[in-house]
Amino acid sequence: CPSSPKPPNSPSEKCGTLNMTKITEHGKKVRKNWTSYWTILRGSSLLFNKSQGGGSGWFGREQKLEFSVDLKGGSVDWASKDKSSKKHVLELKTRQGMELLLQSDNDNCINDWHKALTEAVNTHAWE
Ligand code: I3S
Repeated sequence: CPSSPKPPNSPSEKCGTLNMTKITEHGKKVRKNWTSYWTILRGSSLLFNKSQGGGSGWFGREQKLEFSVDLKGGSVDWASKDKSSKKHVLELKTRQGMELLLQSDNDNCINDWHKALTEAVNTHAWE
């Protein structure tokens, strides 16, 4: 699972590499564009970063925030087969009408993300 040790002072963070595409934005279907992101779950925010240059993990590479989503009031579940031909795909829906697919070829990795995202959505549901 491509991830790195948690940085100090951020015990609640989860991070790792995930493939992601938006499928709906503001309630409208958009064309898929699968891209690999360094993904960080921090509280109720899910951040998608594109790495700049080489290296891996927190040290040795610069991160550029591409965009983030707010998980409050959102939902996460395994995507149905008609959403993608890929294996291990999660579907994330936000309260703002965005739908994303998240994917990893590593099933342990995606199971960990499923757990962490479900927990984050449940924890922050009523804020
Ligand atoms: O759900 P779709 O439209 O079959 O998704 C596939 C397409 O987006 C395809 O790109 P084109 O826009 O060039 O047709 C992507 O390359 C595929 O990865 C998409 O399907 P999967 O099943 O990989 O999510």
